[in-house]
Amino acid sequence: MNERVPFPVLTPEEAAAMIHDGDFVGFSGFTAAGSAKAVPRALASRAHDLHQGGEPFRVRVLTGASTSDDLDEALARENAISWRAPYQSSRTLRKRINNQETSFLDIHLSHLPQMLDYGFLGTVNTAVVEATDVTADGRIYLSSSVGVSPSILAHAEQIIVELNGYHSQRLWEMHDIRRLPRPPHRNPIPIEYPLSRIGTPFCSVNPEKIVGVVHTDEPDGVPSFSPPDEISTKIGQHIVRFLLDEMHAGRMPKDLLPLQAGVGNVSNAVMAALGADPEIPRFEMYTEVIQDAQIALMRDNKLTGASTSAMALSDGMMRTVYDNMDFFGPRIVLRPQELTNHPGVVRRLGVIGINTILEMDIYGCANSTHVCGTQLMNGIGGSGDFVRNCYLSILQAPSTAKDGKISTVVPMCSHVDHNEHSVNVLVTEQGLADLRGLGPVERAERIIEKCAHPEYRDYLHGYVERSEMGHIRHDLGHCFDLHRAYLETGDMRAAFGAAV
Ligand code: 0RQ
Repeated sequence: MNERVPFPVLTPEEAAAMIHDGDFVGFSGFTAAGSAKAVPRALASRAHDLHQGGEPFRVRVLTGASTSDDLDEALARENAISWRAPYQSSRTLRKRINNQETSFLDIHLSHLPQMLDYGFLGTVNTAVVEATDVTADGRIYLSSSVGVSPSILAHAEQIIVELNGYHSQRLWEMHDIRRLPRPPHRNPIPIEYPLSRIGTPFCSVNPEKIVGVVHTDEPDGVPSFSPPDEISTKIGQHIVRFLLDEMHAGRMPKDLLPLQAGVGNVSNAVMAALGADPEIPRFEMYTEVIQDAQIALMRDNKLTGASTSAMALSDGMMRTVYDNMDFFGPRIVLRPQELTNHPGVVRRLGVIGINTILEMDIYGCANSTHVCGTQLMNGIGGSGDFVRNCYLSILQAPSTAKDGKISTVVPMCSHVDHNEHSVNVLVTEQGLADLRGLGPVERAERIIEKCAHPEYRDYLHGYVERSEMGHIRHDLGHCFDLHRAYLETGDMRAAFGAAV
């Protein structure tokens, strides 16, 4: 890092004072990885003081995806976010969004840079990005994620850089930054393999826009994962068996196809199950986030390389990567989200996407975002970019939630993010339903038998039998009875007179 940076050095409070009520602020961050830290914390404290004095202070916040507690959680606690896009996972912000205190735009992550470029989201007043270095001629070397930062930097009126000394100075070796031109001047994107590199290791900005640098020295604060539980392990095992069968049937190359995996405990467990099976060959990933499990697989030479937008790693795992950059540097490519999630590239590479959902319906539609159709959980994130464009789209969930009070297999999804035209395979700990080639009623039979919890199967079969005849059988008077029972009694089983 430059000891004497060629820009004014600011305290976090001085930087926060450059942001005004009503401003549109783009922060770096794609999960907690590479999230801006000190400036949003100082901004939350400023909002607190201003609110105490009876003055308004709320900003519009854009990031690549979710962030850390220093950003969404801290600002939401002070009710300092008026508008937010494109994804979040903060408890407090979620409440504010569901109370209509904060407006939330839930969009596919790959679409975000283009929306910003065309001005649909307004003018970005300030960019606050975490970096490992910044040069006098305006090269900004990002830290542990890329996300939408290159686009935010290109559009912002002023730029504040958080120079975080915690990260490895060699992170640039992983970065591959390129922004896409506007259509119709988009040539094919020359990513032919997950590890193809097509850009530069830095973002270029007009240095006159850099108003200051804030020094920090702190890890991303990604929590470590609990060991996989029984349910996640079973889901992982079903997926491993299925992938092996596909390979043996010649529907997949002997070295698999590049994998994409969502975030969370279930996803981490699935990756661990892939690693544990000796029959699964060495493979690559074309994904948007890598977690601890992927680093462990890389260390064991099972995962040979990964293209991603973020390294969301616990502190210990991040240390492993930084201490072994000769090994990990050439195996990981960090790119903007419009490339990691690009539909054309995902389709070209034949990615196998594995994502987690809240509920699935008996015909293969899936809900990733809204509990009972109204309460936002996190957002669609990048799942839709992959589900629609993958060679093979696998969606997973435990068969029940909240101790069996919720069935994740329902007659009709209360909100649809992924529809039956895109979804290929559904998995729960009960089993795996391969839906390829099946018509709606066959699909219903398979999903109920393979995925639903036994307690709910009779009810679901009965629903199909009682429903209106048609290409898809539904009973519009009763398709949400399970959801209604949950809202009214706290237990879906009340719909068929059990438990409660
Ligand atoms: O609630 O936390 O109160 O216990 O939902 O569920 O099973 O712990 O699973 O953490 O993997 O999250 C879909 C939300 C799953 C996530 C979702 C309750 C359950 C629990 C969490 P508690 P689990 P996960 C990559 C791709 C969309 C974005 C995406 C997600 C909580 O995976 O946001 O895929 N996906 N992005 O009890 C009511 C149901 C429920 C339910 C589960 N049917 N009804 N509550 N829960 N099913 C990432 C990026 O794009 C950056």
